[in-house]
Amino acid sequence: GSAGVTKVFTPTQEDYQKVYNEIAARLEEKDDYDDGSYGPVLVRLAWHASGTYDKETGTGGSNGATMRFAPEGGHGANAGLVSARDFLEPVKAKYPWISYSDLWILAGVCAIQEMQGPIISFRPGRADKDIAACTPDGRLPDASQGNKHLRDIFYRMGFNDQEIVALSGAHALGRCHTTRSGFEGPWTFSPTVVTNEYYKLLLSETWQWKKWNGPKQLEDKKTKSLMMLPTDMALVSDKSFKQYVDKYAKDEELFFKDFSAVVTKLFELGVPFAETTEKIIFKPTNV
Ligand code: DDH
Repeated sequence: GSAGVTKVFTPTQEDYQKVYNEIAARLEEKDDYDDGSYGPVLVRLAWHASGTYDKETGTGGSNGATMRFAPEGGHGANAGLVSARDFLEPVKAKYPWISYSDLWILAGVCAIQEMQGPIISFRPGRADKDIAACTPDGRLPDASQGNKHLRDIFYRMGFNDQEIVALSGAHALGRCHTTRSGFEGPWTFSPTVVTNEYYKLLLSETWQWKKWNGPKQLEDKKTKSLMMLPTDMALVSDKSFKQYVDKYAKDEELFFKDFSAVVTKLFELGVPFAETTEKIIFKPTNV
């Protein structure tokens, strides 16, 4: 009955790879969602967990997983992300030693790699915070706005113009849902594969306003099956942004390299890693 020694489980890189493999297996197995994969919505969960970061105050970011709580989970920008969080619950139950904050980011890394994207290095060490750490609404971008808004939002996180354009290439993935954001449709014809198609289509297609009752969005004139948000079009109407759209449309390898670097930066915003924390490179299951 004396004060005993509590055994603390210290996960190894192999333990994190097990979590990765579990998520990859669930992605493979649960293919009856959207375009056949939970991958895109997992990427969006990791991005919205991270993109609340404010470099001036050091608040927000992926350390905390405060989207679990109603104030932040209920922000308009986070509509629909409950499906990504629910997808990960059985993984958390099987590996309870991992924090939600690390799990959501690890899942984003896994989804990108399993959807044939670049290798994204991962560092563990995020700790879950309580409801008081929820960020105020309005920190994530509003798709109905333009270049000034994009700079306001992403400069606040500490990104530059090149990084804004590289991050936006994530819209090669997934789709908009009228039930979530009000917008409708995918950006590319291959929404479950990481490619530079987003940039190529931005430049090659004629984009016209969609005639409908929903929020203002664009459609490709040719097939009317693809979409762009007003914020996506700002990347070609703004000269400083467009030079990078041109580069990434021409060179997928360059896009992969820059996307990997900028996603790692996004996922680590505001995370106080221990100095001894080593980068983990997960082995994809599909190569
Ligand atoms: Fe995004 N995004 N995003 N996005 N995003 C939506 C879907 C997805 C904006 C608005 C929307 C990034 C940047 C921006 C993904 C990843 C990333 C939807 C549709 C809207 C609206 C949601 C829905 O209806 O379900 C805006 C605005 C910006 C911006 O201003 C730059 C970034 C940086 C990323 C990233 O991952 C690095 C992904 C993936 C999706 C698809 C989700 C899904 O369910 O499919």
